[in-house]
Amino acid sequence: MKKLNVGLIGYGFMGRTHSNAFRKVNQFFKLDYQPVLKAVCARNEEKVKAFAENWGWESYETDWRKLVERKDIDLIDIGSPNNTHKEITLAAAKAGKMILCEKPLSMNAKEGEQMTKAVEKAGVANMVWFNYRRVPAIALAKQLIDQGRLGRVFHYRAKYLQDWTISSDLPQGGAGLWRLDASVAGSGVTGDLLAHSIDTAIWLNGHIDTVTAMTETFIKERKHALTGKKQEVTIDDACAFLARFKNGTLATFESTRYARGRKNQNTFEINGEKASIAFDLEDPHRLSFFDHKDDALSRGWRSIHVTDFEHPYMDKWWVPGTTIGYEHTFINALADFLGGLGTKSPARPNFRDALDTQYVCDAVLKSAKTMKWEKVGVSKV
Ligand code: SOE
Repeated sequence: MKKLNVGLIGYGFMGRTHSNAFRKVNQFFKLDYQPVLKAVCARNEEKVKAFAENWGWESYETDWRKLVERKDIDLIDIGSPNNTHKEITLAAAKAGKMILCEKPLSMNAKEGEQMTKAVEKAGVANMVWFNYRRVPAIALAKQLIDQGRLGRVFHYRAKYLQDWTISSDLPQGGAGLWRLDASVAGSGVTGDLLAHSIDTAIWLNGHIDTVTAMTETFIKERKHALTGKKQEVTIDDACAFLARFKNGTLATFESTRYARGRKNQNTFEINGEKASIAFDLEDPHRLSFFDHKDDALSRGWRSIHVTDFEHPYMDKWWVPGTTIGYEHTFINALADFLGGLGTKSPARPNFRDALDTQYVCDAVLKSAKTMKWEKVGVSKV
């Protein structure tokens, strides 16, 4: 096995999911590459040292530029807040490092274009951690669609619901709460949650052409955790949009952090001429499937328990009937990335794919302002 020295930037929620994936991937997947947890980087020395010890990182840095310059690092993994993605990518690509980046790719499409250009010019392997593509049930949906089981697709319906920002006492900004600060996150639920739904939708059903959207910020002011002062909230707390896919499918997307009782519900339903498919992350190992060609008497929605060896990724885990969970989506994604290195089919979504999602997010946010249908951008880089 070839060693691949990894430098991780960021030790929050995503730093943990990625560290776990780097540690476990070779235990479950037969791969030519073995990640070595070389160094983790974050600004707070005490905390990054403790993180390194806990997860088995060999060393730590407190300045990401130093990490990027290190000769003993092959791959930079960006797990830090969204407003850092561009600068790190540009430096890492220039240094010839492979790059993994947490979603969303960037603060906006303009940044995403620069990043995509940089990694492609440098010719470095790259992938964005849209982990839900690696939920076995969602990967199974992709297989069924690619087999033509749905026929012409009429409708695509997606929801991504949470409830953790309902309290008006919750501050914005700082560790853990930077997702509420638009200057760090770029946007609210559009970039953070709908980006997942959009990535899945484009993967399953192709390019999105036009959108019309509405957004709302329910709590207008929050204390900023870093300044202690009340500041205007400029993220979108909720967003709903209509879309037309290039293939003619009509779609609805909805996301909010104000759906009391919904912690992380990510759903979609696709209605085709021959069959329909539905998925709900609250029941992650099941895929609902309705096939109109089944005999009329017994026809109905079936709930496929996606745990058999024949199902995507499941031959790598336990035995049929047993399940995997959230953390495994990151391990599966990393396995795909490592498995694709040096081959003609590197893992996706790469930066260019994630840029397509970014164009949809930008068009959605623009439409919410103009109150008009907006055309989704297409990359010219
Ligand atoms: C936000 O709460 C969040 O952690 C997102 O940032 C993740 O991408 C999503 O998978 C779970 O929710």
